[in-house]
Amino acid sequence: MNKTVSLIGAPTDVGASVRGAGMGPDALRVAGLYEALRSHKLNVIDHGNLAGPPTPWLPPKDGVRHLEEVVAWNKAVYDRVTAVLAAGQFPLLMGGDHCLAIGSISAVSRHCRRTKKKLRIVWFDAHTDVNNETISPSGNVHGMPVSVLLGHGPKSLVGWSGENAAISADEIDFIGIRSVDDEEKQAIRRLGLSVYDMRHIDEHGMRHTMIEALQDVDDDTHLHVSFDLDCLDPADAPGVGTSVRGGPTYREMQLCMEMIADTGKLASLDVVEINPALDVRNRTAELAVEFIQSLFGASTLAR
Ligand code: HAR
Ligand code: MN
Ligand code: MN
Ligand code: MN
Repeated sequence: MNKTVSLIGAPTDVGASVRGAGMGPDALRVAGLYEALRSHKLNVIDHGNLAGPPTPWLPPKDGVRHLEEVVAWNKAVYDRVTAVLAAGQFPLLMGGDHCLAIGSISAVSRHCRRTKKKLRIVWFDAHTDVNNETISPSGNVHGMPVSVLLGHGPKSLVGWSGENAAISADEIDFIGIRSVDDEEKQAIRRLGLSVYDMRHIDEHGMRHTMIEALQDVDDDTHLHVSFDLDCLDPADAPGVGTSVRGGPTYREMQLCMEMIADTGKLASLDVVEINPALDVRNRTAELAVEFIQSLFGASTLAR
């Protein structure tokens, strides 16, 4: 039986620093995500968009912006991802900003515990997103999801997986990092996170980096990819809210996707931070669709 991919739209910029990521799901639809996956002989269900509150655009309170609205959106994501996994389908979250990984990965973590799978996460990003309400310079929750998932964050966002920490530090690897706040650097060291920054990729190459990141993926692994499009070089992906120059090239990113596809263990995916208001003719969403196809096994010589 063919795999069924469930597309889940979460049209919000509730955790972001600038407006626009809420248009991400439709940008991916316009770029042909549904048709592209169908052409790879996958069953695809587009569940449409989840509903949630508008972004109030207020300053932080107790170190966090829009906490109540962030909780509401993530609750909707958590519930839908949980249902899709329970139905034996592949959840593909179309963000929306990266705060939504809290709901998505909390659901994946609970599912892994229930099904006795080993969870591995690859986090593609220019940023490590390991701030929390006490150290974040901005209060924007899209800079905090990893910290929340590790059990350090606002009470109303922590513990959704059934454990205080949805993930442990050794279950996540970061690829493409080049922007880390001062106190995030301390947190990374304290927690012992595996951060493959751009210098590592420059020195060792993307192939070696991905071999390291995927080395303990085995038959019992549920592999989750959290793909923040600002990981890419902004020359290729201009449609993101917080771009940082000096990212991986198109080919380097394709290699990542192909190596992940080769594991055969990819079981859930977040595609986040596409900001159509800042994009050039939907280029960033089109790029995302190309990468997603590669994640599902499209490659130059694949039949
Ligand atoms: N580190 C900064 C902050 O926490 C910027 C974070 C930007 N995050 C994203 N997601 N776009 O990776 O405010
Ligand atoms: Mn991010
Ligand atoms: Mn980012
Ligand atoms: Mn190395």
